Amino acid sequence: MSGHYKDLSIAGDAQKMLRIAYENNIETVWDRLKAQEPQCGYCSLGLSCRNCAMGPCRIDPFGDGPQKGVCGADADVIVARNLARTIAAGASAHSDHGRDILEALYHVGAGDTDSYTITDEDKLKRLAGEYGLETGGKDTQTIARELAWEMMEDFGTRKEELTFLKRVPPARRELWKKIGVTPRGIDRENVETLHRTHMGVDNDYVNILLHSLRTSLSDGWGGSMIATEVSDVLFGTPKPVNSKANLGVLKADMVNIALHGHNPILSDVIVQAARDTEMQKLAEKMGAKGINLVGLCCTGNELQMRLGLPMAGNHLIQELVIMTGALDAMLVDYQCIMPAIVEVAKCFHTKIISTFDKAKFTGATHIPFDPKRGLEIGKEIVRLSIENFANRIPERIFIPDTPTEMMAGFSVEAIVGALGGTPEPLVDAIKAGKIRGAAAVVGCNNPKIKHDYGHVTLTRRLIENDILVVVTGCSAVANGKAGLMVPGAADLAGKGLKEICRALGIPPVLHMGSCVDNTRILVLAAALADFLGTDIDKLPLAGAAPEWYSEKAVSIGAYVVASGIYTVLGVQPPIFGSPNVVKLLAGGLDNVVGAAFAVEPDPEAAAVLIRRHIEVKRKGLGLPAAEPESIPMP
Ligand code: BF8
Ligand code: SF4
Repeated sequence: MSGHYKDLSIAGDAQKMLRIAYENNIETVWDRLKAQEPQCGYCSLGLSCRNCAMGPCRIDPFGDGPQKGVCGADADVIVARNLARTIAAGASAHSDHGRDILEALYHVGAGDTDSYTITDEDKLKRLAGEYGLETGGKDTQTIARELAWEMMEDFGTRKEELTFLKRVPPARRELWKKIGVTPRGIDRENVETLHRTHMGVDNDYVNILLHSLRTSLSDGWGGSMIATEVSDVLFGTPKPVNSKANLGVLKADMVNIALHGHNPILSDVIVQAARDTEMQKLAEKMGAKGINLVGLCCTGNELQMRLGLPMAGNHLIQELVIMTGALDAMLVDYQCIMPAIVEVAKCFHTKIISTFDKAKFTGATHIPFDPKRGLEIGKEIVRLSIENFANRIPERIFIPDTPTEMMAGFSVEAIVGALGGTPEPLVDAIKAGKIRGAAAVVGCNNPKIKHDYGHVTLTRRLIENDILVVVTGCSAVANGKAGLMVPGAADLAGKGLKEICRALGIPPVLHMGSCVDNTRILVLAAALADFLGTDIDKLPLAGAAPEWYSEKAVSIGAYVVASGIYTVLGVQPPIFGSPNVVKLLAGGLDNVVGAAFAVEPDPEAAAVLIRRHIEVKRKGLGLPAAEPESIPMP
């Protein structure tokens, strides 16, 4: 165990479990980070390249050694190419997730699965309308089939632009056209990134980075947006719901199954299977009081948003949850699942069950998932988990803490609904200065930052200063556990925000879903811009990813900035080997897309940056604004 366990996380449950890890000598992500240190300086700066077999190459950041790779690529090209590939990997992960959900919709339409149904028929029809489909006189199944087919066209076919670009404010759409970043096809932009970054293709760092923005937009306004919308069609558009979070959601006397990963097509059938009488009886026969499903990471967010399912934790909790000795099975689909969980599980009775053929884990039990036989497979998985209850070692069970209450379910539809069907009250509150603006605090945990500290500190400071916060992904879990996502947390907000939250009965921090659901934030931002007849970059909005780690987070950051929202990163991206790339991303982009990145590891200082930015934007709109410089640095 590296460092004192209390220094690694602000979360009480995590601290208690880290102590168990320490006492039992169980390796965790923090130990492995320590073992990697010092991490490679060239890679941290983005200055190493292994894109071809003339290399690997590296550029000397101090100017004494080589300034060019074997092919002649300089620091700018190497850094830009590396960043481009990172964005493409993240965008591909989100978009492939979107395609998997889309295939489930297609199967529903084709009538070859009875594991899923259309839950939100209105949304299905609305989407069909957006895709230009005639729905009159057609049954739901036909519409589902036709819509799925049309959406698949957004992935591969040659188009001028993605269909959801119709949702983008006209000025922004024009701007993207002008600078050549309009995303044409989801697969196309990602494949083109791999092509451009092959040796000897795109050797202009600005050109590479512009295409990276286009690739990220194919995620935000493409693959991820399809994932969100189709998930709503299949599983329901979220509405405000009460839930609970932290490791206290595990129950000592029940079969505990954690659903970990991202794709709700698996977790939805597990929920159905766990409710089955046959499964309930089996659990009782094994001596359990029932089956307790809990979420982890974004699959957990999907379930919490729609069903209020309890949330066990975020990214850095995935190893610790096994150490409770009370977890009978962890079902994983894909993304953000550390291979390390298999090793930790060997020290306990927990069964790790992998489910997607594209995401296997050596040492785990693999049960291949097929949406056509979803429920049948779901039952097989649940049965296996229940049977594992018998292998528990009672004296090793330790469930820390009692769960914290939290609210979830704030889809755009739910937010606009809470406002009485129009964004007007929110806009009025912003105009009056009761709410200064809004910030999205999103993204991961990263052991380089004290677990949850970045998210919770930044969020607290923002709400204290009357900035409404929306959260997704692991940030939502962090803030939920910290007690900031109940209506009562309005007491922690500034006077104006408190008043609005009280009037609407909402928390000052709104859970908008999983990471693909960052697209809900785009839709909300576009709705506000349209309402005001302006572009997104003119609004008093900001984004932040205080503890990001994943390639998906880089794609999200890029599409948020390209959509016109200033974004602060808490972890330094590997670009600092090229002052030109840094200058472009942290400044020059502002002149191109009206937004740029900042990097600020200290969440107190990040809050100041965001507050100042919001005042600048208020001023630009002619709203009562404070002088940005009057907001002191911490
Ligand atoms: O998609 S926030 S650690 S779980 S990447 Fe992963 Fe990051 Fe969590 Fe969800 Ni998003
Ligand atoms: Fe080196 Fe150029 Fe090959 Fe990269 S592409 S490994 S810089 S020769």
